[in-house]
Amino acid sequence: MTEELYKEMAQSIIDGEAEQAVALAQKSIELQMHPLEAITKGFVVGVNYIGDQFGKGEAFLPELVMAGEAMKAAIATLEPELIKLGEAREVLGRVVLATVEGDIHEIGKTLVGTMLSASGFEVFDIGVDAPAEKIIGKALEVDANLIGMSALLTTTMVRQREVIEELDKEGLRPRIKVLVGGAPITKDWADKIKADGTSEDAIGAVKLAKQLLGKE
Ligand code: B1M
Repeated sequence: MTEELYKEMAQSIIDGEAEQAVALAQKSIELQMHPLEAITKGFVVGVNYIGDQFGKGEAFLPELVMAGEAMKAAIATLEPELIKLGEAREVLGRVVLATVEGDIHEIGKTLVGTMLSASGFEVFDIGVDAPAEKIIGKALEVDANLIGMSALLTTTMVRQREVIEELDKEGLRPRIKVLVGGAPITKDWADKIKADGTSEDAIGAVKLAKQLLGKE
């Protein structure tokens, strides 16, 4: 039953059927499924499949766009459930979150933001395609303890380094910690650009954010 639902969820993303994805997300809520499991074992499987097909030249941009829209709709449906699960009691820290300049992938970044909020962080999500000055400007404006940057393209990962170099130049570290993530980001890359850490998923990002701010 659960396995069947996961498969239907993945298929709704592959087919780019946003309405179906939302209906399946709602069904998982009614069945009291864990929202993060629905995302990772269901919907993400579908978006990864389309991504692989696209990489091999067997799916095309419109399919990628529709899969992205369906994915966004499913996650938006589950977001209130993720927040409800949170154990937020005190504010653990202020995080400025963005996808770097030149990159418009937002799904993973938004999911990380939702999980951070649910865990007690105050999150300022400034969206996608964010240049270094915008990220740093926001961090200064809200007196952030942490900057989180997502990059999904091998061509935009370098923007993470630019932000870190700028922060260093302005003497803003270690006051502001930096967490980087996104599908192409490895531990080696994070070390190379002198980030404070990276994680493969949203749960790991929360754990690391707590560690970096001494909240664990
Ligand atoms: Co794009 N895309 N895309 N895309 N897309 C990828 C990334 C790609 C790998 C597909 C492929 O070819 N196999 C490929 C990149 C190749 C490369 O760089 N080597 C690619 C490409 C090429 C492109 C375009 C260039 C295509 C074109 O126009 N010809 C174009 C670029 C646009 C741009 O940004 N300038 C493009 C466009 C798009 C859409 C707009 C159509 C759409 C995004 C829609 C949206 O976000 N609103 C899209 C999608 C959907 C994808 C794939 C299929 C899925 C991404 C996704 O949402 N995953 C992707 C293939 C893939 O990654 N398998 C692909 C689900 C999400 C939950 O996972 O974002 O990885 P993810 O986030 C995870 C972790 O990475 C981590 O936690 C999250 C939750 O577990 N994480 C963090 C993420 N951020 C973190 C931050 C942290 C910590 C952890 O700390 C701060």
